[in-house]
Amino acid sequence: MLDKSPRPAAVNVPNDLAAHWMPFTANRAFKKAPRLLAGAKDMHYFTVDGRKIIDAAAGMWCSNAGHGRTQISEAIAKQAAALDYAPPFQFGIPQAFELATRIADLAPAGLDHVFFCNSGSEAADTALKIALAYHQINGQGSRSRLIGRERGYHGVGFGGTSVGGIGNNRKMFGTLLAGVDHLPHTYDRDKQAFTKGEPEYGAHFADEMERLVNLHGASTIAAVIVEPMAGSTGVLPPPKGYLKRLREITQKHGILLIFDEVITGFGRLGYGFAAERYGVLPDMITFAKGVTNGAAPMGGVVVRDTIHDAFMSGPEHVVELTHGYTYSAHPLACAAGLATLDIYRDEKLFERARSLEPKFADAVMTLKGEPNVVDIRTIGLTAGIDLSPRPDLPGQRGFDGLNSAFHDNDLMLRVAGDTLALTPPLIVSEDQIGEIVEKVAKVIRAVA
Ligand code: PXG
Repeated sequence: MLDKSPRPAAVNVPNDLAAHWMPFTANRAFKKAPRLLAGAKDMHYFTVDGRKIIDAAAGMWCSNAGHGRTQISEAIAKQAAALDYAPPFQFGIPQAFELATRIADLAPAGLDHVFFCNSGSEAADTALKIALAYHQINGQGSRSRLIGRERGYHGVGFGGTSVGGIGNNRKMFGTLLAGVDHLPHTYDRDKQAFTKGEPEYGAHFADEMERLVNLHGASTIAAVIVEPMAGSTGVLPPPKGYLKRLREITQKHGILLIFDEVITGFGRLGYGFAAERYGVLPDMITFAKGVTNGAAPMGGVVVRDTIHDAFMSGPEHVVELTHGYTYSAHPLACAAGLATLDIYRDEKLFERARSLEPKFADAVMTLKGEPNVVDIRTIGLTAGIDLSPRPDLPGQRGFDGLNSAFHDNDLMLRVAGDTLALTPPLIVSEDQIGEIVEKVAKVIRAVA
């Protein structure tokens, strides 16, 4: 059938790609066979040579409402014309207060205050700093230790890198923050392979927190940060009961619990935040990505009232928290955020993700039996498909999969080592889920 959907105008491609040192990218391989994008609409990207690529990655876990949403781009344009920039320290814009209220309303009751920044990395570092500062003003300054988890990802700041648990992301950068320890990850393929949703096995991994308390002493530990579902490492849903147990242990010992919901926030697991899905009340939630549908950089931390309120003492002319960014609550990001939350609400996209979850899981599980597929995990509208690595070349099969998807199968997916990650916009139709899975099967066969 002739595809009459709109295409972007031709885009000039510079003939020299050398100057741009690309982030988290195999630069030399990219520049030999570039994957260049020119436009996007709804479920698709358009390449600079006019191909239409189905987006099974929501860009990079960002565009939950799909691409090219005019409601969002118009809100940004209007805001840029009315007020391009305002200083966020000692001044404010109404939209920042409105957006904070809207985000707090989506978060569990009791998490009612929002601190804005510009990315997930800044959100993680902000939450860790708030945790340290909170204990200090609370007279418990000895609580300075931060606990992350193996295979965790909390961005690329020094704090986030330190509590992060992906070895490759740490090993180039020296000793990082002192006083950091890690919980074990929750994945055991022998006991969990090919599970839809939360695996039955593994709640006991949370008990390792008791071991860390015994080792270091509770009075030295400030906070634990975990992703409710570990995304970047290749999609690891939490075992049933794990997060509840982690909450019980941290609470017992006066240790703050931070959920990094940069990926799981804004509908990815069928709820505003995963904290709601799991019925667990953390002390802080970090967010980014989906808050603006990816259309403007924004991140933030939703903070428990008791923590926020502890700072609100002393002389009123004094800054209560010496932290913030030039672009905290940037007007364009606030406008994008408000328009985005309207779309999520009006199109009931979180509910949509929840109702599609079983169909998505069934569809992706049909890939079991394709060559080299050693595990498939699904949760919300997200899946991780582990391919066995090529002998002595870890990550190469996955990298070849990324290229086969983009160049030969008109598909965008994410790759973590030899794991293919699917995380489509929440507007994906059942037909498009089928189309994505068919294309992934072709990719898997192409890299066999
Ligand atoms: N926390 C979590 C849980 C994340 O997933 C960050 C923090 C950092 O966010 P910023 O905005 O600073 O990048 C992230 C980012 C992937 C992938 O392919 C995932 C992320 C970033 C890039 C790639 O899975 N997550």
